[in-house]
Amino acid sequence: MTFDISEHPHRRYNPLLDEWILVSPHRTKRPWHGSVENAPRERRARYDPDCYLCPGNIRANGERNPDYESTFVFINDFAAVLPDAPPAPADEHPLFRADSVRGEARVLCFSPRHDLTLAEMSPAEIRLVVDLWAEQTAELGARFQWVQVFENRGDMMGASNPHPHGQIWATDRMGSIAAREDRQQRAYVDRYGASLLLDYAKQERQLGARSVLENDSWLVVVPYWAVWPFETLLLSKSPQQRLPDLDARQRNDLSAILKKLLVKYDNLFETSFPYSMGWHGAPFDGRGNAHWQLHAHFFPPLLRSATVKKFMVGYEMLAEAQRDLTPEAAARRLRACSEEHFTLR
Ligand code: H2U
Ligand code: ZN
Repeated sequence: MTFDISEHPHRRYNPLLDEWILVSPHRTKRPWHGSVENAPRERRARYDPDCYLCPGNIRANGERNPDYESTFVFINDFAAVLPDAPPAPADEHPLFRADSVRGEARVLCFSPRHDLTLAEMSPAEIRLVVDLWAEQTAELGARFQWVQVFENRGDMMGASNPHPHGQIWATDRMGSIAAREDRQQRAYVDRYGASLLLDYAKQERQLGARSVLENDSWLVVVPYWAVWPFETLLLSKSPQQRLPDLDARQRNDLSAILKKLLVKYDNLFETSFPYSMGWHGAPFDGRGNAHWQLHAHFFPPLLRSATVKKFMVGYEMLAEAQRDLTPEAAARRLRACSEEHFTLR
């Protein structure tokens, strides 16, 4: 028997996180009687008087949102991190360690329109969100080492409100996942004298099997080591460390490719596709960080339809992540999705 990566069980290595994932392609052949159900599409109003993110409404802390016309940022009223947390005492036992953390959490409204999602906004409107991400990253990066920009979209990902919005948590500590990516990118440069993610993008462009979208500045792939069924990695094709470094053309290209990716995602199961996404860029630690390459991860939970999600349970919780659908098959499915939003058809 000769090894066929599209047939035989195997493991794949994630070089960004230094971990493995189990792939079981033969299982996609098992009988499955579900159909692609379309989740009922809720029609939302452009303005919701009960929404704490809509312009002019009052938030939990009693403050009133301005009548904003494009984007709007405020400090999270229930922030997970605070600017003046006291330092933690020294550890008394190696099994009971604590560390202090200072930070700031903000909420970013992407649009005054309550009924839109990023996928339904125009590239020009998305460009304003890109600018906001960049500006906020620069501002918070002046005070905090790690600036985590992210979006939880949809109930399934725990978003508390359908109004298009994201968050930023900036901290004076790097999160464990960010720290691992930092270590791995540094180790790759030390060993191979080149950038891990630039090398990866070059390889994927040549191979093509996992590519979903590409323009002059950006590439979207289902990574070789993807864990979530339709996980994607958005890569800059040129060396870029952080969002604020992007010039006007790269930002326009980014808005264009985000629009296409999010429309494809929505079209896949004809639903407003849930996901968590976020940006990873070089930390603001005053060091060179030449090993860092800016990128975004999209982690969508859906597997087979608008309602059937992938569970990260038994084996995943106890041994390592596992998938059936190969990343190559997922990329093929996404490539085949239309770039016109299904609601406009
Ligand atoms: P999520 O939908 O991803 O949970 O983000 C919404 C955030 O908005 C959430 O972190 C904050 C919550 O703490 N929030 C406010 O800051 N003010 C409010 O009036 C309600 C919710
Ligand atoms: Zn709203």
